[in-house]
Amino acid sequence: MHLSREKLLEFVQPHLTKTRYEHTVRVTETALILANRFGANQELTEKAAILHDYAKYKPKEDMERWIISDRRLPKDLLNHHHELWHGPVAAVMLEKEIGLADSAIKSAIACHTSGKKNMSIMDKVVFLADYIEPGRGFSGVEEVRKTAESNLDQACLQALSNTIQFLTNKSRSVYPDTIHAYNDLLEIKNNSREENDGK
Ligand code: DGI
Ligand code: FE
Ligand code: FE
Repeated sequence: MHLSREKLLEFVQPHLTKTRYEHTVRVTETALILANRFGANQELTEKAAILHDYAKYKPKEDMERWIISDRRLPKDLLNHHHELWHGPVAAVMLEKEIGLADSAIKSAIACHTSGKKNMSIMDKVVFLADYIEPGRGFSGVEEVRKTAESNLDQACLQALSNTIQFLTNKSRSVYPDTIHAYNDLLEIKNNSREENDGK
């Protein structure tokens, strides 16, 4: 896929509402800053960010059909809120529709809502940019923005913790990948602390 930033923005725009498109532009700008700060590939990060919400407004039934028929998509998505489907579904739809082949881009798009275990730097950058872009007003987002100035893992951990609290406060289920992402980053944090303690 050899598409410029402009061409990709033109491609996604008709699939999104005006406010969602503006969110996408802000996520892309934020992701580029984070990619530069934490060492992710700029070009790939930019493409993933532009495309991340491509499937946000696909009919639920269409997304359901994709999940049932594409063997790579985890079937347990069907047991969780459909809000979680648009990332994984976008990754496979874009493969077919624009020949998106890059696995790093597909991974970042697929896990942008839930996170997952063993996220790459680029996965984390797109996930975090979606959470902290300047238009977001989640409670606790200011602290995450501050942390994101210096520590990518810690910022993702805070974002995940906030989301898990938000979901449990509302008695909503938490997708297992979100818990896996949280536990994984917590373990990384605790291990580095032990190293610093000289253990
Ligand atoms: O698509 P966006 O609105 O830009 O943001 P997103 O892709 O992060 O979607 C956020 C929504 O997903 C938000 O309303 C919370 C919801 N959600 C539902 N279940 C889960 C979840 N988010 C996570 N991280 N984990 C869940 O289990
Ligand atoms: Fe999204
Ligand atoms: Fe988004």
